[in-house]
Amino acid sequence: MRGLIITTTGSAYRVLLDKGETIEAHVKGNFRVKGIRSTNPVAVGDYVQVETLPDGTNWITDIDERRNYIIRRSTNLSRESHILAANIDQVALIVTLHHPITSTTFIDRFLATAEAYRVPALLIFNKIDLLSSEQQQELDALRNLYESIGYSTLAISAIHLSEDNTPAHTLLNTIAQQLSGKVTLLSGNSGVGKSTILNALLGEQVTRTGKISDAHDKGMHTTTFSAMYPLRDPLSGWIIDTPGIKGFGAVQMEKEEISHYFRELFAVGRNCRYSNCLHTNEPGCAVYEAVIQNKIAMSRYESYLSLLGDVQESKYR
Ligand SMILES: Nc1nc2c(ncn2[C@@H]2O[C@H](COP(=O)(O)OP(=O)(O)O)[C@@H](O)[C@H]2O)c(=O)[nH]1
Ligand SMILES: [Mg+2]
Ligand SMILES: [Zn+2]
Repeated sequence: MRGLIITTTGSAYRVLLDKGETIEAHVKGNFRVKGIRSTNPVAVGDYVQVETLPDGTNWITDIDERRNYIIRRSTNLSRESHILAANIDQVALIVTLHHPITSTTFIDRFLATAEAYRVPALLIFNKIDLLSSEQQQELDALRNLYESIGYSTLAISAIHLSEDNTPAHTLLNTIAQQLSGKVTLLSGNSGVGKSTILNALLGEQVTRTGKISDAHDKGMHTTTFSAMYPLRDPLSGWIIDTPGIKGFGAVQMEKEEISHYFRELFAVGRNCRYSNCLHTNEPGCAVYEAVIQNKIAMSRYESYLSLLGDVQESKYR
């Protein structure tokens, strides 16, 4: 039988079979996927083969080749990794400018990682009801910045999403349009409103919001629980929730390739004098020149330098 992994809890998996039925299945201890050293052999989003033994238990015997997969390294130096999800079409990062503050460094690192995975990213600014007029201007500036680089952005207030016949309800449709027909990984810092958005989109309380869920998240470090939820008719597609995981960890990057994952830096960097330019203080650096001329945002350049610094530092440890 073939099916899709829709929930993982560490030892057991829920599998949606092609014929529509959902079953629980297990993986043998010695099951390995070639070429990947991971703590979990199978992840949400994987298509697998399942066999039922005479005693009625179901076992995952094979896994279809993945289109892509997103990993988290257990620690920076560890070679062991944890697969968060497989076969995803896009990642949606939930961002708040207030309560809590999501830093531009966090946003940019997330976007760079998405670029490295070649997975399209969508930015959803939430809790806009809490913004002062000054913060509202900051929001507009950030949306303009990321749209100009080529990312889609939305600004919402998730707590108002499920109210019928309000502008917010129309907005829910707009979000749904961005998600329909796709497998979307939902991401963002704790407290930004992921569970609230998920519940509004799915029209039911699938995950707990607020304090309880935060406490819950913290206890989940060892047995990570991930799930994918189907969007409702007439929409198709899925949303993947990985509670307790902020982003999707660092991809192994070489210092020379980091600027490739900052789209506007990459575009300008072709004009640098040296082809291996790191855009720090080399003579004839077109990126540095563009920053001085405000053609590249200082916040983006600083994020680039901070990521570059991390990669260089980890090389010398
Ligand atoms: N004011 C306001 N509060 C929100 C909004 N969205 C979520 N919250 C609140 O923020 C808190 C954290 O939300 P939650 O969905 O649990 O965040 P998660 O940790 O990302 O899953 C809860 O108390 C929500 O009610 C919003 O648009 N506006
Ligand atoms: Mg949550
Ligand atoms: Zn340069």
